[in-house]
Amino acid sequence: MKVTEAIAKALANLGADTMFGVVGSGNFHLTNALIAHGVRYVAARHECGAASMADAWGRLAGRPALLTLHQGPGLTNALTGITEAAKSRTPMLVLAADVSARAITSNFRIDVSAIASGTGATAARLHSTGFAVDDAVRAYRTARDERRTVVLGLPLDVQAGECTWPGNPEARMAEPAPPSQRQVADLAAVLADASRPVFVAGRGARSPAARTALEELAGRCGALLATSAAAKGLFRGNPWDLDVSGGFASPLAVELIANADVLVGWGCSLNMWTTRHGTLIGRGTTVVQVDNDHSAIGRHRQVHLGVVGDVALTASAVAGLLEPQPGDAGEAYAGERDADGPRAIGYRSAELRNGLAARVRWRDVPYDDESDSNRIDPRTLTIALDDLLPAERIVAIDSGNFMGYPSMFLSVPDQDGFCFTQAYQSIGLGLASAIGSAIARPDRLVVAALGDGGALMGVSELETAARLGLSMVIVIYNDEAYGAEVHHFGPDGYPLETVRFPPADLAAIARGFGCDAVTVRTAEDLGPVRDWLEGRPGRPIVIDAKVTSDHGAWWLEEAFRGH
Ligand SMILES: Cc1ncc(C[n+]2csc(CCOP(=O)(O)OP(=O)(O)O)c2C)c(N)n1
Ligand SMILES: [Mg+2]
Repeated sequence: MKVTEAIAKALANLGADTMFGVVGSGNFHLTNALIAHGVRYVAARHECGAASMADAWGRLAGRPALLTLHQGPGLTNALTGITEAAKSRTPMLVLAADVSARAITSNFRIDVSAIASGTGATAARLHSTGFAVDDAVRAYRTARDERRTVVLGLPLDVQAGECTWPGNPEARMAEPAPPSQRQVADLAAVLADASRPVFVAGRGARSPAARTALEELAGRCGALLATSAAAKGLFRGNPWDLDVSGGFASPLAVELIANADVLVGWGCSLNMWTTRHGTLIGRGTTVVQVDNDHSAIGRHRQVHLGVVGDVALTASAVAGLLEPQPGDAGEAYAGERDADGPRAIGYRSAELRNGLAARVRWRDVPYDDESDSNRIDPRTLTIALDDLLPAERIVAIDSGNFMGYPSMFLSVPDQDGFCFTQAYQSIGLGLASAIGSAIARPDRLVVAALGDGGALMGVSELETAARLGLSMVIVIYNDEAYGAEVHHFGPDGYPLETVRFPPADLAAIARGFGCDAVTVRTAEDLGPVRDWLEGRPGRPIVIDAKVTSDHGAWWLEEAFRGH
């Protein structure tokens, strides 16, 4: 059989069912063979868009999407999206056509392996017709079981060859790794002694099983619950949820996290964003990190105790060594009383529970509304959208000064409600991330939150969103500038002509792509969005929001410290 046919059959048998891409001569036959094997193909308009769609899809599905690319420029166009996926450990298999070994003078010749490795992706290759299926299966397994972005180079001569079908590939996934008994006991001892424990769950804890296990354990030791931005939403609905730890944390969450005596990162790198450059970790705080990847422990900061193991398995094992508490979830306080009131467990008290309910959300923190009749304060806009949009949503965020507003003021229903493609801090990926999210979760309303700069950089995928008939909301925080740069350099008096732009009618541009659109200067202008939400007409709506931008978002300063 043809090598393309054999590879397609093997990948489909392993469970691949969705691919994104742009088709040229180098990936035409393989893409068609995959379609013939039932794999859904989504055509993007730019390879970087295709890569970000595949990245978002993989984050939500928890298994690899395929990204199918033409040789040479097909791969180089996709590189920013591939780099984001690689840095985020998104499971993804890039099918990258490449020139034949003998085509040494081809225009399309580039060093695929070196480029792939240079981005942090794993480089793989079809080596020969006889072993092509083995090469492809190994690449898929690496992507799926090790959560890696794998770039599989597909030389044209090998693709065009013939092979014999080697038999069905093994579809079974790698088992999650259990922790050692000794490390479990050490962590249980730390938590048993803790009086103000805080859990910070990250990307490696983004599953219902991990949530259940962490909530059970947190109840036994009285821990408060926070997440990194990548896992935002994991503990939604839990009365002890502090939401995101780091630059997006509300003042109350900051205070509580900084006062922890024990802080445990669960599948969380505890990087400079999550810890605000370490300032959220108190001097005397005992820091523990639990991760299934040995190399992640202590990578960003020193820890007192490292536990190697799957988050859900480790949390359950540790919980087994601690006594259950009456009212683990904070519900039974009324029944348990000390002399001076309901009994506290660890960090949890009735008073704190009330404080969290009243003040932990950003939208409950008072602010001065800077809107005028011509421009809307981004906080006011985002709170109005939070009220308007259905709770069952996925918020996908681009990069820029604006990005804190949707991240902090839009609530999300669970760990699958926030698609944060920010590991590479690129602008222009947000719209495509939103499209990939919408394809992964057609049951949810997807909200893309973009700046005007990022929106115009990725604008070609508006055609994709309209062509696919996606009912999604695309809100553009339009300050007619690269606001992040304006607010970074403006205060020091530098010239800003390079980072400011004349007004653009983004609503008209969106209509040209076949989207609905509305220009918003005040909260009242959102009326058409309400009507659109009732009808969900099978096309996107773009909100061109003319926002105030007299000064930078307060968290931006923090972000620039990371440069
Ligand atoms: C691909 C890429 N190019 C340039 C940058 C540098 N950069 C960071 S934020 C930003 C401005 C983004 O403008 P916009 O999308 O309008 O958002 P705003 O900052 O105005 O809210 C730029 C150019 C980047 N992060 N990524
Ligand atoms: Mg802008």
